Amino acid sequence: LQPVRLADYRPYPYVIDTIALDIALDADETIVRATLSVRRRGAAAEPLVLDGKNLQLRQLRLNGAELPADGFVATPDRLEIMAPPAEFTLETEVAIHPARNQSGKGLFWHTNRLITHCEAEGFRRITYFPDRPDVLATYTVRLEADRQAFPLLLSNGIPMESGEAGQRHWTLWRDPFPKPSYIFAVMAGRFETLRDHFTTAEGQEVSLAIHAEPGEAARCAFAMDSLKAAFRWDERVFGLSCDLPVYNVVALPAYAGAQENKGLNLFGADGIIADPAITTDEDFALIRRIIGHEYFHNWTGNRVTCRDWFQLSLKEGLTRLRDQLFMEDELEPGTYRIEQVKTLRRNQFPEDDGPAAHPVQPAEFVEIENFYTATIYEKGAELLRMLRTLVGAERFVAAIRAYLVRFDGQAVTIDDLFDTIEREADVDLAQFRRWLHQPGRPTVTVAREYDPERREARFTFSQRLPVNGEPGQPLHIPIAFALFDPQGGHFGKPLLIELRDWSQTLVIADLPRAPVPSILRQFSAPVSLEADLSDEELMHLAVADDDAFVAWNSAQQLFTRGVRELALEQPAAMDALVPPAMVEIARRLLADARRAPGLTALRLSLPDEPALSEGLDRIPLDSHMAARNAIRRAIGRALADPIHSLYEQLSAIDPLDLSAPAMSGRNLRSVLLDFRLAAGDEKGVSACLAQIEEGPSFTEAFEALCLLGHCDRPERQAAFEAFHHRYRDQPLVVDKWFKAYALSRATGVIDEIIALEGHSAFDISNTSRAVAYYGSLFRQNRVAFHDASGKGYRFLADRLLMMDQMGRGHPAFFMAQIDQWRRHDEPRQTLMREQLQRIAGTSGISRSLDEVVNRSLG
Ligand code: DPP
Ligand code: ZN
Repeated sequence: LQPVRLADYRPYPYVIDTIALDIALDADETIVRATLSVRRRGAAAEPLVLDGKNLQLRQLRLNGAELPADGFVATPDRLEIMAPPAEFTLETEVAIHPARNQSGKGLFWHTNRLITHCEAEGFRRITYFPDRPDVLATYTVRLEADRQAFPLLLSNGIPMESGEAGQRHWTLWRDPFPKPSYIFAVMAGRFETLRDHFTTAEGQEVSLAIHAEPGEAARCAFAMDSLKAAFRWDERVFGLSCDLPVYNVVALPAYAGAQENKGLNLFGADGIIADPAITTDEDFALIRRIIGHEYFHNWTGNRVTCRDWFQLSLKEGLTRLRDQLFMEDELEPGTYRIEQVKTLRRNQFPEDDGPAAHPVQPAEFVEIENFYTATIYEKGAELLRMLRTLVGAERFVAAIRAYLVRFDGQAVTIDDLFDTIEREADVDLAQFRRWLHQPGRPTVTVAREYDPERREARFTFSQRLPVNGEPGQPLHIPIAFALFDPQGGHFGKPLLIELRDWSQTLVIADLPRAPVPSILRQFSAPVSLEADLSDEELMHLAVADDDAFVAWNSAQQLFTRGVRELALEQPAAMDALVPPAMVEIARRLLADARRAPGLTALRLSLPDEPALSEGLDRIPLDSHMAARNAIRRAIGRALADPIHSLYEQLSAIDPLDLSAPAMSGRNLRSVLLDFRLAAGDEKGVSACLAQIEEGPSFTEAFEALCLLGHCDRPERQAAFEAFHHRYRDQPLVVDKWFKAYALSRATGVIDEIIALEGHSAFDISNTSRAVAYYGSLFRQNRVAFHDASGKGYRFLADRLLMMDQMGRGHPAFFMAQIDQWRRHDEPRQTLMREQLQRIAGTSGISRSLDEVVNRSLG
């Protein structure tokens, strides 16, 4: 497989100032006429090479004249013009076939609509064009289609004119901003629209529209509110306003994903449609976040874009950070930060520890679609957050603004952003830049000593970083740090330590007692932390630290320690050997629960894989799961009374209250219910069944279904059936139902999960349902996927091959667990390897599948 290399980047030898598209839409055959105004950039008479994919060329003219046969080479996948003049107009006419296009890229037919998906390389399936992000052109788009079938015709920018011609009608769109082809979009079909408007800080009116399935417009109100909240936030925090007078958003049923196309964002319906009767708290938050994310791209990605796909994190890491900061302001900042860390540990740390490890700025790739990874998004965001910590929030914002001014309308590199931050914030990032190029994650170790005579504490911070077995080079790591008096309160002020060497020692004087260190506050760097705190110290921090992250992380560390210790015992003996600290920490947290219900819910949730195995070469899956269950059981039994009474107290929350405290309370209630089920308490099971039936909120009903789904109880099947029956007319809930089922950890449930594919409600071409079902099993189910029979692995391989044959695989997405095969025990290792080898040995697989499978086999 021939990779693309960053080192091979060359600027495109031509400038395309404008492109005019005239698209006669039709599901069977769409005709695309393109007029490009082209200028040669350099002196050399290089041919003009345009990308294509499955295009049928019907007409070709240069400056109005046909070209001689030796003046061009055209294939469905490429158009080359030999020795063109220095400045010219190129006209092409191609035919494409949306209804036959199964790839989910380019222009395709979806639920009676014609829609596009161009990122990263889909535009070449629509017309011949240099389909690379550094070619920015101004687009004018005329759409024409049957009036009945496609009453709404949308593209980027501003609608200029429209008209009718017999059965057909047309709309002309103009986007005033030069843009790369990957954010081009077209939507045509029947929608119901929710409209609103926004006045920017500069006094410009923006008309807002969300187009959804007929009957669903009222359920777009929360998304609309979120869009306006995002507009306001970006004005307030970054001083950035919407730059278009029209902003369109589309909610598409049976679709997974979100697109940031200029002025025309497209979402799967699950990213827009919200209604307390069918939407969980988690989904409300997700909708707000992704609406924000795609809008924030308008500046970070669209106005200033990436020079090439090696710079993907320039737009994704930065925009991810912006959506995180937005949500921290919308919700509770401390607990939202913990959610981000959980995501990073669950998705990015394993990536770093496995065969898919790659730097935030990769040096090569085979297929860019395999690189929309947790490393690009989540770790990319962490790098920028560290810079924000190092230079301060104000200077960080000023630097981002300077970057946007300086590079407006350009396609640039991560280095351009870093250069700007260096200059604007007056910092030297030479060492920090290593974060961009080294894969893997440093482990930071903290060793300490206290000298009571000198009343002095010494802390030695060390880092180690294995990169492909090599030690790598030391990174510049910001470590936020504070000291607690074990008798209560802080010693001194919190500090920011900049660890730059392999090892650094910090001496703190004037301490009457040995302090308890609070390390990596707010998770100030994406590292693994090793500090030899005692159980008692961890308990102290878990309860008393005013930094939410350290409080949560201390509880997690204590629980992880307990699980790992207990995992060394025989399963039958585990119940009797649960370390007393497990129940003790839960007792203390429960006593404190009312003060911070959201944080308590997070602190009381036992760590799961892959957090339990962070830093371990081997994942002792069965013993970890058994030990984790034994601890849940022990807590549920020992603390049955306080758990029950807190659970009851929390039942009074108004189900329509979407404030952070209300959502936190519901979340805590589910965590408590989980302990009750673990304890095997019959009243807990009844409470769970009642919660599925009565909520009182949809969140509580759905969470209870998920929890019951893990239990080996006869009630499980009936509850699942009843739930499906109740919500069978709500496609978004049916998706979630598949998800709850596919996440089940009940004993031997793999057969049931696989059989679910035959359910009448399943349809593989419904991408949101397929992602909910397969994604939950293959990516997230730590138990059923790893069923000792190997059936989960075989099912994954079968489906990867099947989706690949259909031409619509996103294989990298489903590899998260199987990529870890080398860390599992036998026979799992062998069973997983065999399936990977089976795929690798299948002839005719796509480059994309080939890349991920061979990378996994190593
Ligand atoms: N639309 C996707 C995102 O915003 C890919 N760019 O992350
Ligand atoms: Zn994005």
